[in-house]
Amino acid sequence: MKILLVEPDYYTRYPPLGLMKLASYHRSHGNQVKLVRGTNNNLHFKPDEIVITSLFTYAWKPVHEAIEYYHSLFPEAMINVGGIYASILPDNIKSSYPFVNVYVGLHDEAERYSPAYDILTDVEKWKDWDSIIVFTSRGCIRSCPFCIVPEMEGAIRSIPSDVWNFIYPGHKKIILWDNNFLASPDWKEAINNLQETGLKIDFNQGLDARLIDEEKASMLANLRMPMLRMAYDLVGEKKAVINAVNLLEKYGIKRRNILFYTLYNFYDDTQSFGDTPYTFLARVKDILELGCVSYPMRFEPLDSLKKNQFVSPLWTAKQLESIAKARRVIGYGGAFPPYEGLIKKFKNAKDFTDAFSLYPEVK
Ligand code: B12
Ligand code: SF4
Repeated sequence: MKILLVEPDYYTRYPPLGLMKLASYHRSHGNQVKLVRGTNNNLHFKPDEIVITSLFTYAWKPVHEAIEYYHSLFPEAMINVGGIYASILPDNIKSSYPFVNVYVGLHDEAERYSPAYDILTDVEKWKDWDSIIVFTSRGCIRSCPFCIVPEMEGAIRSIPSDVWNFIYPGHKKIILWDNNFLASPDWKEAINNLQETGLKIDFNQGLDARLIDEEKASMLANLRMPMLRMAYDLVGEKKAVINAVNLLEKYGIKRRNILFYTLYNFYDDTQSFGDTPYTFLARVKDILELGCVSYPMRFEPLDSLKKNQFVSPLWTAKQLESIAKARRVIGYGGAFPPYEGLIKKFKNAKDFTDAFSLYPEVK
C-alpha cells in the first residue's frame, strides 16, 4: 500500500513526530510512505491511504484544508485524521467530513517505533532538522484543569526506549516532550541514558518543581542543559519552587539558567477559580527575586478555535495586552530575565498596572 503522510500547513517549529512514528510503523507492515507539508500537487505518488495529523485546536483550518484538498485530488483514497485537534474535538471533523476516519488519542503500536527522520528530507522546511525529539514517558500523575494530557494519555508510564535507538546520525541535541519526566517510573535510567549521549538536553515541557529532591537535583546537574524549565502556575506552589531552585543551585545549576513557565489568564468555570493580575505579578516577582527567568504563558482553553480570544472573568483584555507588550519591549525573547532594572520595577510597583506600564526610561 502507498500511504501519504500529511502535515497540515500550520505554524510549528518542530517536525511532525506523530507522523514520523507512523511512518516507521507503516513501513514495518511493508507499506510505502511519503511525507508532505500543506497542499502539494507535485507528488508523483498515488496514495491508497492518506494520514493527516493535527496539532493545536486553534490551528484547525489548515487541517480542514488538507482534508478537502487531498480528498479532491485522490477521491478513492481512505483518509485518516489523528493528533491533538482530532483527539480534543473529533466531532468538529466528523460533522464536516463524514467520509474521514477520525482517530482519538495515541496510536499505541506506532508509539513503540523510532521516528523515521529520513522522511523529513522530502519536505523543504524540515530537510536540515538536526535534533532528536523523544517522549521517554507518556501520561501524567497530576490532573491540572488546564491540560488535556490526563484525559488523552492517561496514567504515567515509561516508553521502554533506550535513547540511543532514537538518535539519527548528525543529531546535535535531544528535545524531551515528556509531560512530567520526573514522575516517570524510569526517570533515573532515562537521565543516565541522556547523560551518556553527551548531547545537549532540553526538557521542553518543563520539569515538575514539586518532585525535585537532592537525588534528582544532583543527577540533573550532570546533564548538558543550557536552560532548565519548570512551571510556577499557582501561588500555592511557592514553597516547592523555592526548594527546587535552592537544590538545583546546590548541585551547580545557575539560577539564571532556570526558567519558569508562568501561567496567566487561567479560569476554571466549574470551580469559579482562576489566577488574577495580582497573583500573576506575585509569581513573576518571586521568580525574578530568586534570580530565575519568568516566561509568561497565556492560558488557552482546551477547545479554543481561535488563539488569544479567551479573557478570564478575573482579567481584562487591556491587562492581558499589557503583558504581551511588556514581554516585547522590556523582556528578552518573550521572557522576563532577572535583570536588576526589571526586579526593581516589579518590586517597587504599586500594583499590576504600575508593574506592566511602560515608562520611557525603562530599557
Ligand atoms: C511539544 C508541545 C508544544 C511545543 C510545540 C509543538 C509543535 N509540534 O509545534 C511548544 C513547547 C512550542 C508548545 C507550546 C504551546 N502549547 Co503545547 N504541547 C506540546 C505537546 C507536549 C506535544 C504536541 C505535539 O507536537 N505532538 C506531536 C503529536 C501529534 O505527536 P504524538 O502525540 O506523538 O502523535 C501520536 C498521536 O497523536 C497519534 N497521531 C498523530 N497524528 C495522527 C494521525 C493519524 C491518522 C493517526 C491514526 C494517529 C495520529 O499517533 C501518534 C503516535 O502515538 C502537547 C502535550 C502532549 N503530550 O501531547 C502540548 C499541547 C499540544 N500544547 C498545548 C498548549 C495549550 C500550548 C500553548 C498554547 C501554551 C501557551 N499557553 O502558550 C503553546 C502554544 C505555542 C504556539 N506556537 O502557539 C495544549 C494544546 C491544547 C489545544 N487547545 O490545542 C497541549 C495538548 C497540552 C495541554 N495543555 O493540554 N507546545
Ligand atoms: S503536570 Fe503538566 S502534564 Fe501533568 S496534568 Fe499538569 S500541566 Fe498536564
